[in-house]
Amino acid sequence: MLENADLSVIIPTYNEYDNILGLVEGIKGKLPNGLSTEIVIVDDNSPDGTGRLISSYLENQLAFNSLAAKASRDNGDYTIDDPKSTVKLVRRESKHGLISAILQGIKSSSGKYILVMDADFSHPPETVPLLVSELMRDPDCIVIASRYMTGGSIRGWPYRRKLLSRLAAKIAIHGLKLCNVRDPISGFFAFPRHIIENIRFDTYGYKLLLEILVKAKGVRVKEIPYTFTDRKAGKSKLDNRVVSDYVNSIWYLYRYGRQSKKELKQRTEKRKSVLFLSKAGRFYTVGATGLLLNFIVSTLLTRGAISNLWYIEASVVGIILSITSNFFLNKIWTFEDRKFSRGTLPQYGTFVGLSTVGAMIQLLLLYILVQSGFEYGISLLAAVAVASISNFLLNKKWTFHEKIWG
Ligand SMILES: Nc1nc2c(ncn2[C@@H]2O[C@H](COP(=O)(O)OP(=O)(O)OP(=O)(O)O)[C@@H](O)[C@H]2O)c(=O)[nH]1
Ligand SMILES: [Mg+2]
Repeated sequence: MLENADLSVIIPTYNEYDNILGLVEGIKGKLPNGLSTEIVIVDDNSPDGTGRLISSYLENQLAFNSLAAKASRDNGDYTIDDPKSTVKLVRRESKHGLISAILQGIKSSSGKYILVMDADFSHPPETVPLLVSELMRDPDCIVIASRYMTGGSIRGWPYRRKLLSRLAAKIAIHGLKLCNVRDPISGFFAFPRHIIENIRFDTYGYKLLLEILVKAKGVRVKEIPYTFTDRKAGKSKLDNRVVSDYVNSIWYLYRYGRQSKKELKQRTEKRKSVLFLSKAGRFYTVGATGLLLNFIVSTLLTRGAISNLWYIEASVVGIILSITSNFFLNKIWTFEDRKFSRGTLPQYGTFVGLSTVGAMIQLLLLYILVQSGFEYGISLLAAVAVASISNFLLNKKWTFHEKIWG
């Protein structure tokens, strides 16, 4: 057994006595050079003795390898070729279904890349190297062997079964919005292990690929054509439950998709409110530093510390300086707009204009409230609150060109 293989080929078997060894040898002959590969067979205690057959095959292999090693030692040559491909058998007590067998195989394997295929020669070993080399070209995507693209086909199925399978693929494509995939119900595909690391698998009925496509969001998909051939040996494990299992899986995945869209929307909304509040907080902090600057400059200019200006002149200088520093701090820190160009001057003009509008709103509201009989302190507080909020919103929208919410 390889400690860490590059590629793990997962093959579930149930009553595949007549197929499995031919398939293993077929795959071994086609595996790409330069990749260490393990073939992991998951057998559910097949009554036809598939598991026992593989066990004795593995024992023979072991005996053959040690004989070869002994022969090479006897020849004085102690270097034995490091086996670049191994076969492993995972035995389970009883039949637990196809998907759980594949998942068990993946769990028991070590490959960085995983390839899943059936044991009944419906998935030709000749297509394995094509899938692998496509995956090596883009190691972050899922590569699907597809029956439903130009060059792909199905051999040996009656017309009715072809039609049903085509219909099932169409339902998945449209129902689960898998518009970039032509054969989402293929059982023959390869992918890097990391894309399923955070997936919790729930469909134990039908196709594993469907669940990966729905849950591994945004994963890139590539398809290569192949000819699916109906099994020649052994019996199909399909039964009447397959249709209801399929409908259940599609319904579950459809609901899953809608649920995660809703969660995403909620998360985005939450993020927007956090963003809005943090920007408002920064805007008011900047406003407070402006007030402080205004106060310090006006005081220094009137008390003779720097000059002895008339208090109105000193206050005008204080206002200009504080508005300017407010503008730059808001630009750089609050709204993170760090572009400085010829457009910055008109932007500054808009900021001054809107801050003046804010001041007007404050004066007007103060006047209305006081005239309506409210106490001056309360009126001032209300007017300042309304003016500063409108100041923030107006500048957010018109000076820094952001959406009001977010
Ligand atoms: N370990 C295990 N393997 C299974 C089980 N059911 C099916 N398989 C294997 O999964 C693969 C696909 O099963 P098939 O019976 O070929 O199903 P199918 O390809 O959808 O249909 P047919 O080709 O018409 O038989 C084969 O390699 C089976 O041996 C199971 O419950 N446990
Ligand atoms: Mg089959």
